[in-house]
Amino acid sequence: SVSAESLNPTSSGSESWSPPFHPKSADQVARLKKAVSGNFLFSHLDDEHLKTVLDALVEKPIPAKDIKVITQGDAGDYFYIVEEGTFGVFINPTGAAQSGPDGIGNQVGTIGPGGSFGELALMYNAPRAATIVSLESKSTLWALDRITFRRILMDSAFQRRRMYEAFLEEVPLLASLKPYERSKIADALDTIKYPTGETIIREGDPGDSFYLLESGEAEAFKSGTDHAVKAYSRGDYFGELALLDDKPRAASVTAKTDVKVARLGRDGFKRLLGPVEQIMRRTEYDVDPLTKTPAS
Ligand code: 1OR
Repeated sequence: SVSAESLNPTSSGSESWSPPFHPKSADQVARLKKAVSGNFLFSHLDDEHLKTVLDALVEKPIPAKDIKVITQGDAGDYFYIVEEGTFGVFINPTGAAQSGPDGIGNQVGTIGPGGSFGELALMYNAPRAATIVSLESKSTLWALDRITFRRILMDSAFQRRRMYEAFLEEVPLLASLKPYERSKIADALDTIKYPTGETIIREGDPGDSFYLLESGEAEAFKSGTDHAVKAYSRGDYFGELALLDDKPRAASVTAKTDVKVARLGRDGFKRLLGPVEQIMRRTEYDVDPLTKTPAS
């Protein structure tokens, strides 16, 4: 049974807790480090927290396909990281009890190596939102218990998710995404501040980041013109062209006031913004042939 302590694992006065320690072979450590290296939830942990989490993780081999790792509606116990194999995400829209061949509902996504799942029920003390099923004959997961998850990951990585979720809801580019897809973007963002006048992007540079403007105003300039070719305010984005087409920066973007931007690296951009690629491609830079300025 679940004790009162474990229902409120982040409350103070529970100093008796010490994180689980599961010894690992050198091979396991190497595989685990590789599995978490591409996962944004781990990239913001300091060394001590990362070590605590790595020590607490338990290897969980999944020896066949069609194994249900998580069942929609169940209580949450573990958070999982995928080392090897792919997993299907199934949602039964009625949320009905999971029985019978059609019980698991429709497949809404796939999670592969480096990905993770099972955080929602642990974060919100909610029933499992989806059923997760192995799709390959052999897979490897790493499992983190809910207490360590809540104590370490939730207080660091997931604070970021909660912080950005509200902002991302206001970004027109992302309006067509499902809330959960925006949450995954939130995990991957970093905030950077630029004082008035500072250059955020320099024309001609190689591009490795995409930006969403959180506050303040910015402007785009192109060499050979003396006026701004575009103005940005809260919720606007820039820096996508170089990443979409692997080209140098097509313009410079500077801070017109003090600004705060949310930065998404190339990896996250490719992985998470695929569904809105067509929107980015069609709305921007239809250059007016007479004035050579972007039609808006
Ligand atoms: P959980 O603890 O609720 C099921 O257990 C897990 O499936 C859940 O945490 C997520 O980690 C993962 N909607 C909800 N949960 C999802 C989704 C998802 N995808 C993966 N999980 N959607 C798919 C978005 C592409 C939204 C469908 C409407």
